[in-house]
Amino acid sequence: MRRFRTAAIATATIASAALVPLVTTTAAEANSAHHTPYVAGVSHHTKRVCAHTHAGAGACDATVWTDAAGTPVANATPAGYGPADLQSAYKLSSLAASNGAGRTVAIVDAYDDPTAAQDLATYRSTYGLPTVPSFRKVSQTGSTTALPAVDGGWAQEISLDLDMVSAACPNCSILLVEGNSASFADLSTAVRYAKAQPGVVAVSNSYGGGESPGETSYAASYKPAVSGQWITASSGDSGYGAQSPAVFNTVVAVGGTSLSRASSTARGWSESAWSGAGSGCSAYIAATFNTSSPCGSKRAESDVSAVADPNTGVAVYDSTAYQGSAGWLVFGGTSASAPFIGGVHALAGSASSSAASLYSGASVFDVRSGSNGRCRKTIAAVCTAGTGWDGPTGVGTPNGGGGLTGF
Ligand SMILES: [Ca+2]
Repeated sequence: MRRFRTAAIATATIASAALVPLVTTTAAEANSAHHTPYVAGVSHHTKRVCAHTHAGAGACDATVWTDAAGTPVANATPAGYGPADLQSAYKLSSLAASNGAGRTVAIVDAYDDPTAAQDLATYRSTYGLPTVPSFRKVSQTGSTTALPAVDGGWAQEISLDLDMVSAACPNCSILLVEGNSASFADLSTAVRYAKAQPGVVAVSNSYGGGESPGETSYAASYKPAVSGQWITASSGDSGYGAQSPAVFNTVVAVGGTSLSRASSTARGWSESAWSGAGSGCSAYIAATFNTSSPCGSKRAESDVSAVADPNTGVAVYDSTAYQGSAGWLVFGGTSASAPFIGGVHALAGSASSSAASLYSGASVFDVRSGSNGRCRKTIAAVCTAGTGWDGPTGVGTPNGGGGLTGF
């Protein structure tokens, strides 16, 4: 079993509270991206909010800041990157103001988040985002009343997903489909429901599990239902090593970066591969849209990326308590990047922009530094960021200011 790498490196002795001033802000101020909450090189205490359970089930790829005792740190006001920060970093501000209407991003998770709608509204109003055009929450078969059991960890995952879609595409509608459990049987059922709904241009999956021969039985569920639809999935939070469903060759596997302000650069931001991002060559799945990767005939993970390092994490609002904590939390994990990329596709993509188009001139920031572990020298790019495609970050991160081929 792979262990969660970030937990091992998150050994900083500086309390997170000392680094995140609890400033009182108006909505406009909160959205103005005027403060930098992060200190380079400082690691925070973090933990996964979903436990790995058993073979045949996925775990969510969300990681929350905690105190030294492991209790999630909840604040009364936001800490971490908000929508304006993320739109600035990925040059999406003008598109986010004008695009996305009439498009729906679907989120697939396990279990019920009873406060999903009101928490989403709190996040959006706090940051001055418009009210979501449409938000629907349904079971894996589309019921609005027969919802699954509540799970506090997955509820935080759901809030993270809803907030990241909102940050990328404020004018998009959101469909939340809740699997009965974290089994791949239930989650894939939820995906089949989600992808068949009218207007759904992206289906985001912020969970995964290690590869096994049995994974292929679920692959067809993760194939887009209509042209231009993307199925995104987290690459994993355990460093080098592939996982399902990201590794399926019809899925956009979303890796992760560390994202920091860099005022001396033209972009204003710098990025490196996050050490926890998953990547790898599949043991079972054939390559499709990245046949030039070092994995040769096998599927290479990942395809694209966005911020996922919890040490440069994002602000999330969740009022369904998990281990006693509710409020504004700071999250990382490729559970942040997968829904964000789904939102970017909904914001900028066209009906013909397939996942394969990521490899034909997509407008991206190439990530060229950082690593997520050790891999064989012959496939070094699969675990080490460099010029062009690499495993931890794929082709790079969105650069929405230019041509939008690929998104
Ligand atoms: Ca690169």
